[in-house]
Amino acid sequence: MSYVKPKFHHPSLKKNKVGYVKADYEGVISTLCAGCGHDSISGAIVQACYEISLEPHKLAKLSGIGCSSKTPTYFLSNSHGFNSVHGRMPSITTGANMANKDLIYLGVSGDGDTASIGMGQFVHAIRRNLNMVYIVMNNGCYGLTKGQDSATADFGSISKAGSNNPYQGIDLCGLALELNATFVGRSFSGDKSQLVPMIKAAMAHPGFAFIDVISPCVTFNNNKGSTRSYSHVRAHIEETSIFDFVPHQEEIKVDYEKGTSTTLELFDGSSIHLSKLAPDWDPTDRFSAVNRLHASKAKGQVLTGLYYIDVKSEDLHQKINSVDKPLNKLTQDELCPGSEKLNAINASFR
Ligand SMILES: Cc1ncc(C[n+]2csc(CCOP(=O)(O)OP(=O)(O)O)c2C)c(N)n1
Ligand code: SF4
Ligand SMILES: [Mg+2]
Repeated sequence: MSYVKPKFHHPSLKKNKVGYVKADYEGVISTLCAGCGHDSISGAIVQACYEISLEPHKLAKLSGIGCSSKTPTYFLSNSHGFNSVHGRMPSITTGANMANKDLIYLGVSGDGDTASIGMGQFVHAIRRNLNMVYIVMNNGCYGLTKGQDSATADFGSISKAGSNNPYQGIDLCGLALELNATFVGRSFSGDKSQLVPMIKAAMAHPGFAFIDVISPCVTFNNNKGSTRSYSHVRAHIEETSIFDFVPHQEEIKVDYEKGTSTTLELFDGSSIHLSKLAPDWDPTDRFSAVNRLHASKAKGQVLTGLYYIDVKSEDLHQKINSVDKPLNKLTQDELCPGSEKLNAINASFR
């Protein structure tokens, strides 16, 4: 059941460049448990879209099945949406993106949805460098089906029922790096100052932008001994950088001290400013990111921040050299150029 929010806005609320207030990017009232990390991530998505002055009809939100996959109902009510089948969000997004490359694609998934039933789809979307933002709301459990351990649950993490997880957890960022994903970051649902600019940067990235967000499940995985609880993550968090994203239309106002900062220019002229906290880490060097991730893990830390970005990323449409015009806008004449042209093409093969 969905509860609709009142539409009234105070006239003095600040509008963005396209004339919308923040509430225009919200969805219906959430039915998730109070305190669920997923709701904070929805809030960060709303904030990011408001700040980049996104026109809501230019975005499509897609999801699989799970508490996490329910969240697109709770943000961006005025955007396109498709709630698909468990683990199948990447293939639905691939089809939509192939038909209309003019939209921003925002895929939302859970750790169960991605790391188990949807694993095959996840790795191939990375391999193809599909132009999309892929967010995993990672709580280390199957929240919707009553909290069973998921494949991302850390080894030894204790479930609410008291059992120790005997299996090694799958690190989705480590896997994405291994598969040459062109944008990989990790954040925490409780850290909006890092998550909002990361989502904005991911939306500007022309390729597969993966963000793994540690998102505690307050009902089934927030107990003592769980490595996904709010208290555990807060006590063990380690940041690669302080993060800021500047769209290319805006004047750059941030000036970091020399030697501690990096500015990455993106294809469209926007830039990412990173004030480095981790000395041996370079976000454009995949090996350095992998090493940092392993070093943090060995210390029992949760490394957050932008791990890696390929600023020369070529997305799937560029790889397959598709036509400039979105396929869903091609006319009958363009799709069927007539027998004369066809004969000429056939003759060219003889
Ligand atoms: C084909 C199929 N298999 C199993 C299920 C049952 N099921 C629903 S949600 C879910 C897991 C959800 O976990 P996750 O993706 O981590 O989302 P969360 O609820 O934790 O946010 C499962 C196994 C299903 N809906 N469809
Ligand atoms: S069961 Fe867990 S994941 Fe699902 S809404 Fe409740 S707190 Fe969130
Ligand atoms: Mg989950």
